[in-house]
Amino acid sequence: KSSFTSGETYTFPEGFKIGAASASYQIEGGWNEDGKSPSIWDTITQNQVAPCYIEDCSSGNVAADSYHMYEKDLQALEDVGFEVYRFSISWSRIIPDGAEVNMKGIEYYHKIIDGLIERGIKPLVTIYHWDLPQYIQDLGGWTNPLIVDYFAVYADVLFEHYGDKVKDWITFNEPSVFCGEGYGSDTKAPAIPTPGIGDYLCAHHVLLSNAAAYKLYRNKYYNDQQGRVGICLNAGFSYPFDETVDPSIPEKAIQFDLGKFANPIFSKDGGYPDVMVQQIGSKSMNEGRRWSRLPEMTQETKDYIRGTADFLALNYYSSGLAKQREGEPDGISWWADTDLDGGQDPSWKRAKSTWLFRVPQGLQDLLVWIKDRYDNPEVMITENGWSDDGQLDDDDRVEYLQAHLAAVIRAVRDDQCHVTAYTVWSLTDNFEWKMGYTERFGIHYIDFDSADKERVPKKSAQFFKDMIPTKTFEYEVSDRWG
Ligand code: PNW
Repeated sequence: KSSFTSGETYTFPEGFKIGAASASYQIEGGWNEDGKSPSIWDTITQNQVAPCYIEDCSSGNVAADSYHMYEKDLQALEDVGFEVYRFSISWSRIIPDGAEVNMKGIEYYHKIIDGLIERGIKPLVTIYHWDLPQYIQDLGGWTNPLIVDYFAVYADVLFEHYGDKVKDWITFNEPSVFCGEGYGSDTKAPAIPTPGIGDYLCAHHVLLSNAAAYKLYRNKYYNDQQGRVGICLNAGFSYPFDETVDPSIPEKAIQFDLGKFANPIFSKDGGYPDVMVQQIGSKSMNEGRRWSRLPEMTQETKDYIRGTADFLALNYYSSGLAKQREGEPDGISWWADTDLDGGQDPSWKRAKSTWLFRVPQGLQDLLVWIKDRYDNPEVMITENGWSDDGQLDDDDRVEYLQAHLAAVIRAVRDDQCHVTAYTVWSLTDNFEWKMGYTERFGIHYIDFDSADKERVPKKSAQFFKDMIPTKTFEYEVSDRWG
């Protein structure tokens, strides 16, 4: 019986799967081994001069060294008793120069997948988690329409080699983050800020690439492999600042955020949300442009993209408040296009990450929103987590995770949302992008200065270990935010 807190008893529904998540660049290291070519994250981390691009001037050159120590990850997963492992594949290990397939790279992921299956752990594979091969970036990366063909070829190679073992695929991790921060600002690689233009081009080509990979799987592999292909989107819920705020305002905030990618794929009519098309269209005209900064979707394109996901993989960390913006924005950007102001409730507890506030009720409300707007699609929560300094007694993380798991159970039990899995971010401490190793999300601690990179379970790992056999835990909701 678990010793973690007391309160109401929460039980997961029959068949609900619990696991952990990671991403190639954040854990693997081995950045130039066995034929791998550089990705945009190798480029950006290895060309730093003080003051560095990364908070602690670090890189993922070694990281958790999972390229050599993947057995330790498998062992950690087994020790906790996880049922599913979400990890990503490094494109530049598989097709290092845009031509030949690199069999050394193919072999590496076979070892992980086989290790999981031997242990009865289901692989859930992310095809793209932000580490674009540099040679494709040199051609314009996600702003060049050619990337759709490159992505489809890469996905084809993965389906061909792993499809008899992997049945659940995720095409993209969080396009709104890598497009918004990689092209809308400079806080993610490739750090080419072309706000309000490049980020929308990126989004458009991601949607087309996702559709191309989805249809390829359906036409070429589905009959033999019988697997599923989904896309991973991140979002928060949006609440009004106060009772004077019109209800269309938080709705618009969610449409501009989750809706940008979800509406084209999961809605009945397809296409970008109307409110985006209208606002960005009229702003573009006022700026004296001949066309909208948001790429146009013809009816044919809408039909091509609509329905190209078998499930929605949802990453949820936090929520926000919204109100109508007062005054003029400075410059052109996605955020300026929303005409909103955002913020947080002062009662929300903040993690080490500046953007991460504890709002568990937002997860339940978001799941209900998704159910209502998109006809109750299958949802897997593929990331949810809390950052701190890396302490083993991570009580705040345990509390945060329990609160969010309880919100998921309420959404399924009370609101009939179709949620089937949850993978915590993250299995281990890892390279947290711009924050380097200064913010820790792991349920296992790693001393990155050590040679052996031992995975040391934190209290949060113990919580999962106690909970998974019964799929039951106790939790007391603290206030209206969950
Ligand atoms: C995710 N936000 O990114 C990524 O998928 C992970 O690779 C990353 O390590 C993790 O969350 C923690 O940062 C996000 O601002 C980045 O809401 C930013 C946000 C959400 C997710």
